[in-house]
Amino acid sequence: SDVAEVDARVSVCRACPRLVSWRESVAVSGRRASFADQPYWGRPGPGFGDPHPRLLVVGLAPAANGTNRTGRMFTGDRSGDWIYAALHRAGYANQPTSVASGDGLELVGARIVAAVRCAPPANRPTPQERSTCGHWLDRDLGLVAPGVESMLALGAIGWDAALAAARRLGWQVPRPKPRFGHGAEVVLRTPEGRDVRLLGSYHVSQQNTFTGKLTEEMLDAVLARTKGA
Ligand code: DU
Ligand code: SF4
Repeated sequence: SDVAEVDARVSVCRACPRLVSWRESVAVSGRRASFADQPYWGRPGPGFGDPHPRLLVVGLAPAANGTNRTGRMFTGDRSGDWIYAALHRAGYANQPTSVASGDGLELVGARIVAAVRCAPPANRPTPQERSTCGHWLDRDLGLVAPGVESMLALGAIGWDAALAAARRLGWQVPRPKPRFGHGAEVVLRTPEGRDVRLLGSYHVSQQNTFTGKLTEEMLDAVLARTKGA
């Protein structure tokens, strides 16, 4: 099994009835007017990027008109503009923009997944949906574990998902549970005894980037720490 197989399997997951219904209804009848003539993916978002990454980025969930439209993580929405530009500045992406599959974007040394793979209404997955989808993160984290050096959680939901997956895989996670914050950092230890650094950043959603709660400098500073030091 490899990440391509997990990507293929997650793409057809239907485990969460509320999210299956939402992702499909947006795709069929809820398309944003400016995308009305486009086909929508309308399915879970598979992981994207380097199959053997040093960095695993864990986002929240697909946007209804972003990943749920394009089928690629953080692709075709404003959050994606932010994260891919930052990954490009940090040397993990070959270009700063992510428009649609086929646009030439490649990540080197980084892979992006999300805590929840289906677009949720109001961007808010339920605790049960987060728990159900966590099993896909387990698969991804298990597959990248041999080489991964750091994880970047975007937002508290990504942070909690990363910690929960690490625990389920038998990694050493400090107790009490490390608290999320922008710039938060905790070292996790794999069963093989390798240290993996988990870093937190405020999510790249518009409510943070438009308001200045998250600046490019703040994101760049956290990304720089994924490279050690
Ligand atoms: O066909 P493939 O080489 O497995 O790549 C699938 C998909 O993942 C393609 O859109 C490029 C992307 N990708 C990447 O971003 N970075 C890599 O190192 C390998 C693949
Ligand atoms: Fe499956 Fe995750 Fe989508 Fe639920 S959110 S249907 S577990 S892919």
